[in-house]
Amino acid sequence: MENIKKIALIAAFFALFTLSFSTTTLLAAESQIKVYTGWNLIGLPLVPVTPYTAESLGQAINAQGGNCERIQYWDGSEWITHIIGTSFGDYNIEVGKGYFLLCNSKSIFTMTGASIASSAVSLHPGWNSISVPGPINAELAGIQINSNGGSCDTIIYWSGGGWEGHMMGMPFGDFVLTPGNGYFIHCSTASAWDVVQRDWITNILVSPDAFSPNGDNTQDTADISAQFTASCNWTISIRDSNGVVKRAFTGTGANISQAWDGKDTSNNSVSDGAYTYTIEAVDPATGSSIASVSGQIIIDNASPTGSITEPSSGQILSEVAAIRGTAEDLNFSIGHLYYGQGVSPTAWSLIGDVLSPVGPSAGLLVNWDTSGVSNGVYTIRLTVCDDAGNVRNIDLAVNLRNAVTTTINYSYDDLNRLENIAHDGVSTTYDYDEAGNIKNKTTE
Ligand SMILES: [Ca+2]
Ligand SMILES: [Ca+2]
Repeated sequence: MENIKKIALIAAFFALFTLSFSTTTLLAAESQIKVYTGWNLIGLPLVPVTPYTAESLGQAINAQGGNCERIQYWDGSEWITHIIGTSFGDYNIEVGKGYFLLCNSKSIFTMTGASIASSAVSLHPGWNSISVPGPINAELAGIQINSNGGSCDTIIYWSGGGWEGHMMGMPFGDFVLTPGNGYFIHCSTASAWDVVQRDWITNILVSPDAFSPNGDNTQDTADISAQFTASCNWTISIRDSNGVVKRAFTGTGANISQAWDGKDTSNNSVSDGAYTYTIEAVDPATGSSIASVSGQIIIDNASPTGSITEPSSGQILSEVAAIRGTAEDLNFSIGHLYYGQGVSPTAWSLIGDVLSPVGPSAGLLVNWDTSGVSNGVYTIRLTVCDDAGNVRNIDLAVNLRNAVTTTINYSYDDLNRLENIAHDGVSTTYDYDEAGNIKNKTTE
């Protein structure tokens, strides 16, 4: 909860904040918001078909595998918070504004809507929370604003652990504002900002952003796609962590849809690691360059690792059993614990999920409440998944032996006393005479 404290501390910093916003829209489109564990400062990259509220946006993100719990914005004097899943404190999510989203795990939210061709932002003295319809350099944004009567000096973004940003006119710290993210811009006078460029690049999408080019038909390529508002001559450069260009693609048009197979320019497979793609483009009609856009693509051919250290193979389990072990990967996505009947199950039931990596020391994976499962031999399976589509399964056979319930039912008539005992799945009926001797016994 350290981030909450940080946000509380900077709250006083935002002396005044109000914002008005209008947009014009283009075609129907799809865009993604990447959500990380902790606080995220986001903005809508598209105009949604149905406007979101804080609750409906939170539910939409969580319905796509997200695990987000609250969403809040700065209204000029305090943070307005909505707890996702509750019916109170809901508010409308506005295009062009930035929102803080608190999540317990990372996920990708794909939204559909209309892409934004231009937007008019009313900036006010103090800090303004904004999002942009297309990528634009912070310095260029400042120039656009300040050459039109504005007086803005700083644009900052939330890095996940603190604020980073650019001061206008400084030769360092410039960065690209991109759709899907939120930003704070500090101004000393009110002004209007027409966020419009002839050459927006929009709907930048890398899917998947981690892949495993090993020919197993699972996430073997990464598709880089984007759209321009005017036909451009474009280049995609893919660089390794040393900045060396490993692969480049070029083309002309209003759309990019380019697959990368994980090979370099000599058709050799590149090694596992993080690569940076940069999209640059020039509009041949004007000769002007768009703001370049960069992002990360992970290549990961290494399968996750995992182990079940407790229970041991064949161990007898009862009631709530702790399943301990490890579940690790450099690009860990999720782990699942299943159980199935026998030593070679044909069907699996989920025990629970492992949301964060466990290791290198063994730790608790899940607790398995076996009380609802009938006794016998079972196999538990740990499945560890990474972001690149690699999966590792670890199986272990165990015995369930829970105390069985015994129920006794009596019935009487004038001559007989019947007693039925159901014990460990076996039903036995005793028929007594008046003297208490067993006349008959039947077992089912
Ligand atoms: Ca693969
Ligand atoms: Ca991996």
